[in-house]
Amino acid sequence: MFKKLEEVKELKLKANEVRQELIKMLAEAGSGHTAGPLGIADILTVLYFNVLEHDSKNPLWEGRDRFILSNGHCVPARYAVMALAGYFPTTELKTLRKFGSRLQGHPDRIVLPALEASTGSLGQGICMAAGMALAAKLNGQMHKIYCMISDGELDEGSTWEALNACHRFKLNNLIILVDRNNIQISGRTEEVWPLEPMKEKLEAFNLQVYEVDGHSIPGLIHLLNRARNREKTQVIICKNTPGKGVSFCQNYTWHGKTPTKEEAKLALHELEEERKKILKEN
Ligand SMILES: Cc1ncc(C[n+]2csc(CCOP(=O)(O)OP(=O)(O)O)c2C)c(N)n1
Ligand SMILES: [Mg+2]
Repeated sequence: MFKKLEEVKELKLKANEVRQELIKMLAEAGSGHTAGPLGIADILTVLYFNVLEHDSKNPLWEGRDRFILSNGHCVPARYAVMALAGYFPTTELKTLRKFGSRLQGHPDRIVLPALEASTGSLGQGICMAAGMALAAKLNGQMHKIYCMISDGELDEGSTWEALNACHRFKLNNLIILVDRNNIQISGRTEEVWPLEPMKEKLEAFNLQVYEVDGHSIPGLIHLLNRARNREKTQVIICKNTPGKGVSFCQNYTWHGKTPTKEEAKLALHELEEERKKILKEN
């Protein structure tokens, strides 16, 4: 837990660094997803630097919390955070999507076990997370399972099957974070496949649901930590802006495209300006 302003500022700077690394690696790769990863950078920063029990030097430590990224296409954000957290050198980020790299376009647990699960086939990661939560309970283990799902994944029947299992098996060790960025591959979610009223639907599955600004570092710290010891499965709907931090990446057309070298320069300039602003904050 935190509470000090200095810690919040440090995390804001860290999330800014994550976004800068993201832009550089995506431009270098020349293919991949931009809007989603930029949008979840604050959440993943708070997770890895404030919430998760983990050890980058001993990634498979038995007592670690598990984090499953069900929306696997957003993994570049996770790679950037993991590099900054010491799992591997930041220079490795340049290998994103290259043959032989551990940093594949979607998480590959075979080559990078710290990813916990190979995901990218939407609607599957949450099923694995529910299974891991059940296994931990059966084994009497105390670690928590955090799982991020996207709003697009709420179009999938398998997601709702997993959510339905949470109450049945009393998975109070499972914390679900919804990347509610209002976009999916081909448009705005409410135009493609309406999801509202999302909170009420999730509550009807007997889950405890909260909403938070997905870019509020203090809000995320509070809710993500508080979720650890509750009676029911916790769902935190994180209201995110896709492409957050880069003014021209904030709509669905940036779901699966990367900045050109020129666009990357502009993006890095914007992020650098934001960094200077954060530095001046009290
Ligand atoms: C089972 C499955 N169906 C289709 C896809 C192709 N696909 C990849 S991302 C995506 C959009 C999903 O929406 P969301 O995760 O909300 O996208 P974002 O907010 O990151 O743009 C789709 C349909 C997939 N990866 N898996
Ligand atoms: Mg989405």
